[in-house]
Order: sequence, then C-alpha cells, then structure tokens
Amino acid sequence: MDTTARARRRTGSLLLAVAAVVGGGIVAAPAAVAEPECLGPSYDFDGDRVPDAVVGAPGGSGRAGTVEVRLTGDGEPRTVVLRGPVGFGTAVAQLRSYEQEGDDRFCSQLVVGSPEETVFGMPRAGAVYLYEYDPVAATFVRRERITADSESVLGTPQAGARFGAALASASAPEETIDPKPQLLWVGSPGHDATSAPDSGRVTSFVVGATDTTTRGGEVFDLADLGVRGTAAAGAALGSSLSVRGQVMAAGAPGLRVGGLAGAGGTALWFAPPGDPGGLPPEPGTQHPPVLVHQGLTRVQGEAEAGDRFGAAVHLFPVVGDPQVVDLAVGSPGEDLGGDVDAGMVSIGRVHPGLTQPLLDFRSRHQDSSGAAGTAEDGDRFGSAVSGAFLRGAWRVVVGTPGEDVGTVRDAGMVQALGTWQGWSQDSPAVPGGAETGDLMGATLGADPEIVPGRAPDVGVPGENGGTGAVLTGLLAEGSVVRLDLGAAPGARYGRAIAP
Ligand SMILES: [Ca+2]
Ligand SMILES: [Ca+2]
Ligand SMILES: [Ca+2]
Ligand SMILES: [Ca+2]
Repeated sequence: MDTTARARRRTGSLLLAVAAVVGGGIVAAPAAVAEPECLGPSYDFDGDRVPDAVVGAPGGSGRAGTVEVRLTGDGEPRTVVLRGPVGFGTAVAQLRSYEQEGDDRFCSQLVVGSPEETVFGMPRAGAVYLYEYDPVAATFVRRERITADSESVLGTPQAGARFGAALASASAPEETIDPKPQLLWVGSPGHDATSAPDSGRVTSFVVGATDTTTRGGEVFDLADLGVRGTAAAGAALGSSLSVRGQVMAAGAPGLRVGGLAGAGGTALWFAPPGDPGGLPPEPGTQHPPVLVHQGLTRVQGEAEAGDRFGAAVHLFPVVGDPQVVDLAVGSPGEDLGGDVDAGMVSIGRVHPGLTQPLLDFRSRHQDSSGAAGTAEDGDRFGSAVSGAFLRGAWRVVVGTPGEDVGTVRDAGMVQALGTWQGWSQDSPAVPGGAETGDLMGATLGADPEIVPGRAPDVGVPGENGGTGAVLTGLLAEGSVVRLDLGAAPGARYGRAIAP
C-alpha cells in the first residue's frame, strides 16, 4: 500500500491535549505530577482494580450464544450474563476509549464477537457488540452494534465473512498515565477478495468516549502483502489475532505457501513508532506489514500442506524492552515423523525498529526438551497459545486438545513450555476427570499479561457433551483449581476466554 492510499483510508482526528493555565506569573518548570487516569487493569469493568473474567459460550445448532462476566466486585463477586444469537461469544475482548478526564468508565469496555449474525439479509456477515459497565445498574449497557456496514468502518459487509470471529485490542496493566483510545481489531476470516474466496480480512477502528461512531484504523488484506487471487484464496486471514506494543499479529491458517494448500501464515502489522494505539497517523513512519510462514529461512521447519501455521497466535511482552515482542504461532496440523496432526509451535522475536523485523523462529513440539507428553497422531498441539510468567520467565502456554489421556480419546491437556510440566483433567487437584472429547486446551485466556503472575484460564469446550467448562487457577502456582461449567449441552462454554 502506498502512503497516499494509506492516508486516504485513514480518517482519524487528532486528540488534542489541553494544558491547564496557571495564573499569577512565571511558573518555573514544575515537577510533572502525573496521576494515573485509568486505575484498574484492562478487563476490570467494575472498578475494584481486579480484572473480571469473561467467558464466551457461542452455542450452535439452534442454541443461542451467551457471554458470562464474573465481576470480582471488591470481594463480593457477581456474575452477569449477556445473551445473543447463535455464535454470540465466539470471541471476547476489551477496548479502551478513554479520551479525557472523567472518561473512567471507558478505560475498559467489553467487546463481544457475533460472527454468525445476518446483516441486511446477508447470512453470517457478522457483528461486534460494545458494552460499557454501568456501576449504578450493576450491569453492562450496550453502546453499539458494529458491522462492516457501520459508519466509517472500512469495507462492506459480505455474506459468510464472519466479521467478529476474532477480536483483539491492546490491553494495559493498572495505573495508566495519560490513557488513549486504542484500536479494536476485528477478524473476518470468511471475507472474499477479488478472485480469492475466503481469503479473509482484518479491520480496525477506534471508538471515542463522547459518541460511538467508529473512526480511524485500517482495512488489512493479504493484498497489502502482495498476496492476491488464487494464492490468497482460502487463507482465512483474521482467524486468530493478538496485539501487543506496536505489533498486531493475524493468523491466516489456510494460506497457500509455495503452492501447498493450508500450510498457513501469520501477517504482522506495525503501528507508527511511539503510537501503540495507531492514532494519530504519521504516514511514512511505520514499518510495512510482513508475512511469517515456514517457507522463510528464518523460520525453522518446512511449509507443508495442512500445517495450519497461524491457527493460533500470541504476542508476549519482553522484559526490559517495550519496543520488541515475542510471537508464538501454533500450527496444529503439523505432522511430526509419521504422526499426523501432532502439532507444533513456532516462537520468535519481532523488532518493529529493524528493516528486517523478524528474528529467528524456532520450533517446539511435544518431543522437544522442556515439553510434557509425546507427539502422537491427532494431538493438535498448538491449537491454542498464550503466556504465563512462571518460575522467573515468560513461558509459552500451549493447548493440546487432541491429546489422549490413557485410553481416553481427545481429553486434552495444557502445558507451559520449558517447565516439563503439563496438566490433564486426570492430574492431581484438577477437577472434572479426563473424558472422551473434553478437548481441554482447545482455548486459553488471551491476555493474562495484564496482571503480574497471572496465568491464562483454560477452556474445556467439550466437557459434558459440549456443555463446556473453564478451568481457573491451573497454571498459577499455589492456586486452587476451579471448574466452572456451562449452562446446558451444546453451549460450548469456554469457546472464548479473557483475560
Ligand atoms: Ca473487577
Ligand atoms: Ca511444517
Ligand atoms: Ca501427545
Ligand atoms: Ca472432563
């Protein structure tokens, strides 16, 4: 994309900082007194400075979708349930829309993806819902329903696009000085480009505090990376998303690499330097997007048909260097030796300040040093990836939903790479029991980094005939492990989890 096109696509307005005028003569360089304006971390909706867990249960086969928010309530926890059509809760996220003093309720708002919704008669075009928490009514109030047809959202709705199948926005730890509105990234993996059905798309925008008209942002396609037509068909860009610092990662697990269908790739988009939120724009100052796949010499492994590299992505902070991030990419379709779909994870550093922002990516699987279990047929290791700060380092947390536990098929397991430690539902102190089709580890909390020492919650979407369940406290050292169940068979509780 040239800078002219980029400038034309952006409509963001500058956010003006208002300086207080101090009366009575010369003020000699006062010491900066910076009070935090967003006190709680992201996902603290009820304002007690503890993040509130969000669980999506999108249902299916005629069963409606729900989203459950477990508000911590300053020691008096309470659960709020939001209801929507089938698919509502396929993805969950938070969004900051803070613009000026007094916008505290916009520090962290709830975002829910509903990709199966019909929009203007177009089935499965998809929608995204934005809610603010009302502390007086003690519930969530809908601010907006956003579709690809909403005012100033770039692009147009399309049948089958599944806008809202994945969501991501930059999160923040507690006590942010000078908070800014952040971009919300929305994946539409079923979006068709010219001569490229299901190539996928990622759209972003900002929502302000005073009104809900979206503005700014990008529409990001594989064509922006020079991948067009049959090369892009079926890539499903936007199947997975992660945002951290200046980097946004979007999985395209169906991408054709060197003619190999479904080898998969991951697209990286970079925000302008010093502007993690992506606004205001400074054309020409941002690194062009890049594509990561196993066909690159920097990436260990070979691109093979059906690897599905990019089925899951997660960006990690790097201790001591906010300019760089580490990227973990799951390829659950990877075959290892004769083991079909054993699965693999690729891990590497991304440095937006370098001409070549990708450093070397190494592969890890269940037969790697520091990993738990053994690579076997159908494990699908890497179906979900997240992070946890354990034993003094950031660890890549990996879900292996196809893991058989003893003779129990697809019971699933989760592990933290580099610790040799993994858990199934048959591990000591883990409730629920390993049962056929539990699929433990099919999903993981997407944003545990907001609170030091927090580990991601673990989805068990196949528990009790697809009722679904979420395990909390599993990876956190010394925590009691709890199992929360969905409301009914087919609810698929735990299909999406945050933080
Ligand atoms: Ca809270
Ligand atoms: Ca491979
Ligand atoms: Ca295994
Ligand atoms: Ca179970």
